[in-house]
Amino acid sequence: MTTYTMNPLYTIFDPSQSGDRPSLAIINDLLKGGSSVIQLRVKEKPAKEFLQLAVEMRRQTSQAGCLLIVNDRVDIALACGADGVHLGQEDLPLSAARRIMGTKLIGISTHTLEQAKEAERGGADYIGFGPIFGSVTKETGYSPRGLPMLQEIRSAVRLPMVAIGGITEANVTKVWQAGADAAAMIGDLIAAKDIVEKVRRVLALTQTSSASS
Ligand code: TZP
Ligand code: MG
Repeated sequence: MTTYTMNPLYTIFDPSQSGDRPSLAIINDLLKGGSSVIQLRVKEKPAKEFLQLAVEMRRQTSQAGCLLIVNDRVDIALACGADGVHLGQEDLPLSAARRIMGTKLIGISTHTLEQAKEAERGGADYIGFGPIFGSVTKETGYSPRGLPMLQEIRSAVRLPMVAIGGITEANVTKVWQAGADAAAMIGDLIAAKDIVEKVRRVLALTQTSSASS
């Protein structure tokens, strides 16, 4: 397990959301805006293409000093030299992933208090928790968990916590104030006309947020 100090913005890049814009140009913009952790989330590509994108992203993120986390796939995370993997409740179990990943980062998606506690007991490096608000990017099968539940998880679990689901520039401050170490964003970042400026604005909110809390 690695001690992981989390950046307040956990950027997720999903190429199925990027429209006509080339993936590497978007990654470049995310990095230029100041993203220091990016998760690659690929649901609809063969492993070969997933790996190719992961390798290219590894090159870009390494140059920028940004962490790279691969969603779902331990094999692709290791093959591209990522810093870690992010696993859902239906993916490879944490204990098995730990045997394969060694000291690299493992994040676990959780949707209930019990799942969050279990991830902590099992030695995850961080948890994702959500969906906090309604998300159009993913049909999670869970109703929005809301900010009070986020606060409840915060008081029960010490692991770094990434809130996810429907988080936007307009509501992200509330998520940090409810105790999330980081806010994961997909749709609101990728929909921005100017992604560089969008990331910069969201990161600038962390200053306001800590000043007022
Ligand atoms: N897990 C829970 S909600 C979600 C995932 C992967 C999607 C988050 O995307 P968005 O666009 O930030 O709501
Ligand atoms: Mg998954």
